[in-house]
Amino acid sequence: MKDNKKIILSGIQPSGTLCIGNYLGAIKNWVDLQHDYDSIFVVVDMHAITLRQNPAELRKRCLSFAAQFIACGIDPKLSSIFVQSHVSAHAELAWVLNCFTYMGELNRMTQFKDKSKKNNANINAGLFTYPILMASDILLYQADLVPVGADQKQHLELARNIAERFNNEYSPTFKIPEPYIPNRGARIMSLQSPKSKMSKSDENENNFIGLLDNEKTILKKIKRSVTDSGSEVNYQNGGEGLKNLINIYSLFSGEKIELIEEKYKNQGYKEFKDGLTEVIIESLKPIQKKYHSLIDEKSYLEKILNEGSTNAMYRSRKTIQKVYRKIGFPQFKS
Ligand code: ATP
Ligand code: LTN
Repeated sequence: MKDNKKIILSGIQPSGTLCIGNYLGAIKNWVDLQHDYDSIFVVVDMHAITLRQNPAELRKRCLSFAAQFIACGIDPKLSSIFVQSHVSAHAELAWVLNCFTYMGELNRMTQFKDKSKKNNANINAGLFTYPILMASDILLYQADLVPVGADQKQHLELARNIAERFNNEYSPTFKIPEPYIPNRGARIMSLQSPKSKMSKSDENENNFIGLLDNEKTILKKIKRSVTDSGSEVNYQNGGEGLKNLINIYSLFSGEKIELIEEKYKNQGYKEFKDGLTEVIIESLKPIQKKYHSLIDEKSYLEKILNEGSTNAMYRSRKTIQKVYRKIGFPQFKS
């Protein structure tokens, strides 16, 4: 623990294309919280292989996601960033916690149900036990707070239950983590199917806005986004599509919803969408600029990730040793 600060930990799978859902639901809050917490952010590549990944692309995406974290405002001087597979303790703790989790608990996980519906041809055991690996990510570092979007609430609840079970059976070993789910932005919806959440691995790219999308693409995607049959920019009377767009506008611009309604009072959806496009483009511009200046600095990025994993290895070892001792694995002095 740095200067007795509380610990936050969060992770993102290097699958698909980082999108504004990930930014508004998670990364934006990491950026704010890193000043007050000892912060750890993980590119969780071991999670990503629960679905088949192209090896060359996965390797590239791990570096690109780390660069995007930094471009969004994660400061490597304040926060640790690393790649999950570089720290073997994640897999080690996951095995132990596998033996402390019931099939019935995993059977209730809605993300497993959703993902197995979408990937009928590859419903592997990793997809099923994945929440245990996530619990290990969190419990290894004794995290106090886990900033995530609303879709991760159930996984976090499981992590808390596993930790409590282990603590009760032995003695206090793991900190019981709290979720940090923002009041607004926790569930950004898909642009064309606003009943589902926006997802960075959506096959239909028109459903999400990538953090690195160019102006033309953002313009096109917002133009095609679903609103209502009405024409009034009113949050209360709007359907899911319009509500979602107004929310995105408000979160990026920092303007209150009433102010946005007032601004577009006598105008239609076209003017509102033009304004929204502008707000998104302007908000993503500095992130994209920083990203493009970073992504070719491979040795700089690797240095940050190496420092991150060295720190993580040291910290995670302490928890693993404690766990191994408590469950009865022999430990010899070398
Ligand atoms: P994939 O589609 O590849 O499964 P994803 O978009 O759901 O991915 P994750 O890597 O699973 O992204 O999640 C990274 C973080 O972003 C998590 O904290 C998650 O809760 C958050 N998040 C993902 N989608 C949204 C969304 N639509 N709105 C708000 N937060 C989100
Ligand atoms: N399961 C999460 C990603 C994730 C995570 C974590 C989030 C893996 N490990 C630890 C917070 C803490 C997801 O699919 N969004």
